[in-house]
Amino acid sequence: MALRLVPVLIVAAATLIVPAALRAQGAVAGRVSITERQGETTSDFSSTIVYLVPKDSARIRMRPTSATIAMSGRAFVPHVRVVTPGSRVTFPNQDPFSHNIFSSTPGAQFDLGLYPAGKSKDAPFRRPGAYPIYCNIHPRMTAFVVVAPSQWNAQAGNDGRWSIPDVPAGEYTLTIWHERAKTLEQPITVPTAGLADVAATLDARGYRFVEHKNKFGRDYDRNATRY
Ligand SMILES: [Cu+2]
Repeated sequence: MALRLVPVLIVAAATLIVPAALRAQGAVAGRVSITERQGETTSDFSSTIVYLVPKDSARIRMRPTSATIAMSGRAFVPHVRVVTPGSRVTFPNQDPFSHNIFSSTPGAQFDLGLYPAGKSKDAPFRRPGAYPIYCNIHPRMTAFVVVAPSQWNAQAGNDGRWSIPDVPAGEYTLTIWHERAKTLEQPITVPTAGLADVAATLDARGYRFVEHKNKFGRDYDRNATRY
């Protein structure tokens, strides 16, 4: 009889544990604001990336994803994408002329070469970081791929609001990235119900635009370039 009791007890314990674990996940949501230099206003909230890294790194379970950044109207659309390590980002050329996408940043160096309208190529992003992406033909084309070190990541909307679903309760570091601001990092405690209104302000007052080099590490030839 004692032997037959054991499996019954295990089933009872599992039944109790599973619903409790499911309940302990809520959304973490908030809104970012950006302090600008006098006379400037923020128009690019949707280029903000937010992610949560748990104190207990054993809880990080990242799967590679895929994302797309199109070349359209001599611009990268959208300007910023967030992925997890090991993901590939596809760059379809929707313009009626050629582009040459490259990244010179260690950790994600690639050169997709010149390719024409209607063609698409992709590139891998293996390590966490923020990687500027450029076109070797058009110096004003810039994009960023942010590789978040956790599955709990999100991109803000045009109004600066963001939401990360299914975040288990616990201790995290909240990171908020924007290309023009100093990256914000702060500890945050997530309760079982999640958090509805995390307010954070980035500081973009120190931002200075710096012209980047072409894929050969040299200045763009302004006379030869179509803007
Ligand atoms: Cu281009």
